[in-house]
Amino acid sequence: MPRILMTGAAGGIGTRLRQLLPPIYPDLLLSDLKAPADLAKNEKFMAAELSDLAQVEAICEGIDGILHFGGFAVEGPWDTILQSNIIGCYNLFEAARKKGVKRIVFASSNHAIGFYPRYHRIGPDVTPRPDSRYGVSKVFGEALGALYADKYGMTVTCLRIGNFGDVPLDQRRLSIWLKPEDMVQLCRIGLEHPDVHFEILYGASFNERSWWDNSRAYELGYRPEGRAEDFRDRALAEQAKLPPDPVGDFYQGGTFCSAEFANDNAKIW
Ligand code: 15L
Repeated sequence: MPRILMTGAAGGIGTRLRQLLPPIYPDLLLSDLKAPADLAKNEKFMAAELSDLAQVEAICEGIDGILHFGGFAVEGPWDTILQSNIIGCYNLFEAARKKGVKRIVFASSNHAIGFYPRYHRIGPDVTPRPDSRYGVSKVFGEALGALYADKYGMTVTCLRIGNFGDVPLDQRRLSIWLKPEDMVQLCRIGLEHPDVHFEILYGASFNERSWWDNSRAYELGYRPEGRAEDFRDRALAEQAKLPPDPVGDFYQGGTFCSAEFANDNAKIW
């Protein structure tokens, strides 16, 4: 039975996956800065500060595979991103290497490629076009993943997650929605599939308006059950309540693109 570590266990994705993963991975170690308030007696938890290598090494002891969801999950000041997502991510890969962990699934984000326009369909192999310091940190994590796979023989899967949740929240999310159960499928590919060496897969359900070519995920057996169009009316009604955002509505990254935007040319493509 593989021993799996999940960082970011108190965050949005971690909290939901705490419900879905135990039947698949009964030997699951949870980690975050602080224990989730509702931690159950049968859940194993170890606190760790990602920017402290010794603490990260301690949580990697005896682990076979890691789901790395820890770090700062939105745009933030440089020092926050630096500590949590740059130094923290480096520490995670380095601690995993030192402790002989075989597989890592890294929570990358659509914000690694947020400055692609919505009309531009992209695969996993395009030049990154991050839309934020947060997006840059995800590109860094993907690069680290490639290095640790190629140089140290680790099996690394980077999931460029769209928007994780039970329903697509607005028009943009109709293109990038990821149902939690589909996220579990992608995690399992990263933790178990024999043909993975280094992969970048899109963390998206079956969304007819998708901007992404996720055929590699399908080749690896991904069969998403979520279909964003089933929630179309609700999502469009929510969209109608939002103010127009000429920059954000043009690019895949949405408000991450329009925040702090100071370019004369709103449509750089
Ligand atoms: C992300 O990467 C964030 O973690 C999440 O909070 C959402 O903002 C999501 O992207 C999104 O683009 O909707």
